[in-house]
Amino acid sequence: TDLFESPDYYLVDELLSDEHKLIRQSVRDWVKKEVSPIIENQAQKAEFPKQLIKGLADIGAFGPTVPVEYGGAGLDYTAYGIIMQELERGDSGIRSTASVQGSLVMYPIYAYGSEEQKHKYLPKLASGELMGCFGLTEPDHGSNPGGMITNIKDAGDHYILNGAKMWISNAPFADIAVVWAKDETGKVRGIIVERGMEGFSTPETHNKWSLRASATGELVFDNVKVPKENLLPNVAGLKGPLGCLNQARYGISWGAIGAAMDCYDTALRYAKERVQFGKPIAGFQLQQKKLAEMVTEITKAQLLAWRLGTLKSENRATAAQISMAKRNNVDMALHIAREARQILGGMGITGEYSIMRHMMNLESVITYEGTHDIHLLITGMDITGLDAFK
Ligand code: TGC
Ligand code: FAD
Repeated sequence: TDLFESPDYYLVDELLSDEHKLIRQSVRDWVKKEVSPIIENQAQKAEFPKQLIKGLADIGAFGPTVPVEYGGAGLDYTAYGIIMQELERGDSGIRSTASVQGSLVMYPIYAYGSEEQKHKYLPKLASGELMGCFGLTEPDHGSNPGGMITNIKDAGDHYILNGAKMWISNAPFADIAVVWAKDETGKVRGIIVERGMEGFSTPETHNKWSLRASATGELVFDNVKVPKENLLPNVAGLKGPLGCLNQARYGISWGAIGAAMDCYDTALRYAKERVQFGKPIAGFQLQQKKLAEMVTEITKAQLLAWRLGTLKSENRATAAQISMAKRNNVDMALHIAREARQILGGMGITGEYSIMRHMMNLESVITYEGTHDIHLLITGMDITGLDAFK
């Protein structure tokens, strides 16, 4: 991709600090150099590019908002969003790996862990020496995680963990898993499970048509003995995992913009070059409608994400505001990917261009971290006070 930059129709850049722009440039350069050249092939082979882990850590993609004393970069949420945007310009699967590591593994250890847990795990997670995954979803409990059956039983100096998690990003290679399980009183607790613990396995999920460059798997617990010191002491109840989702959903609201920008840039360039009926197809009204609507939607999404970032850095963003941005921006990106693919005609279905890969990836992004419909119901509940889930 020659352009590899955002459309910035409303001069949103002026709302960013110099530090934000520097971070964006360094992540953008890294993605262009390290991700773009290999990602199509990795997706075709359905292999996560493990060789990128070190680079992801070096650019600060793992837990950028975590304080420096625990190995993070202590950045604000706008910076975190920008990093996610640039990673997803490359591929949603690469952004997923960073989302999981930062928002779903480092964040719960930082927010709910003991001092010992923070010092033991966070610096190694920030440097990529350890990789983590997040186990909430189960085969029979996706949108409704409160129904989970994975459970821990007190056995003296350890817990006995039983159950299974499904659809877990990074599971096949993760060194540790932050797992949500019910205790004997039915309260949801978070516990850190380590690879190698007896009875713990992580079978890989094959045959995905989406997020092919991201590894997905199950977490299976068969009477796993987990030391008591691995329990996250400072949270109980569903608000524990849902609090982590706020972090990741926020990042996704920026990430989706990156995928949309790449589709828009690609379609605009193609439309200006591709000649049919004696002129560039960009000169036909129908193609202009698509392109004009794309840049309009990207601009609206940028403003939503930027404002949400500011609120989040001030600790004022509500979970419902985050749901609105995740839902809107992912839907926007998926729609743009579909339209962009049409602008490329037959070429749009090939791996010569990134669009079809983005489009297929976004089918997962619109489903994970709360489906499109669940986020609508969260907004509905927020504005009416009435719960339409049950
Ligand atoms: P409900 O009774 O509403 O709430 C239970 C407790 O949780 C609190 N709460 C939240 N706290 C923090 N943040 C949020 N977003 C919260 N939402 C609710 C709530 O206040 C309550 O607290 P308390 O103290 O009163 O106990 O719960 P519910 O069972 O009715 O469920 C609500 C619902 C449906 C919105 C929720 O379950 C939900 O969001 N479902 C979607 C599940 C989901 O998003 N799963 C994602 C799995 S992880 C993933 O997909 C990773 S993909 C990673 C990648 O590769 O990038
Ligand atoms: P279901 O909950 O069965 O939903 C099916 C359909 O029913 C959806 O359209 C949904 O919107 C609708 N629906 C459900 N309830 C209602 C209702 N009350 N009202 C109206 N409609 C409703 N999970 C993790 O824990 N960790 C991960 O790392 C992780 N990574 C993932 C990676 C990938 C590639 C994918 C695909 C999923 C991942 N997930 C992960 C799981 C993801 O969060 C779930 O798939 C998602 O929450 C939806 O759950 P489900 O698939 O069981 O669908």
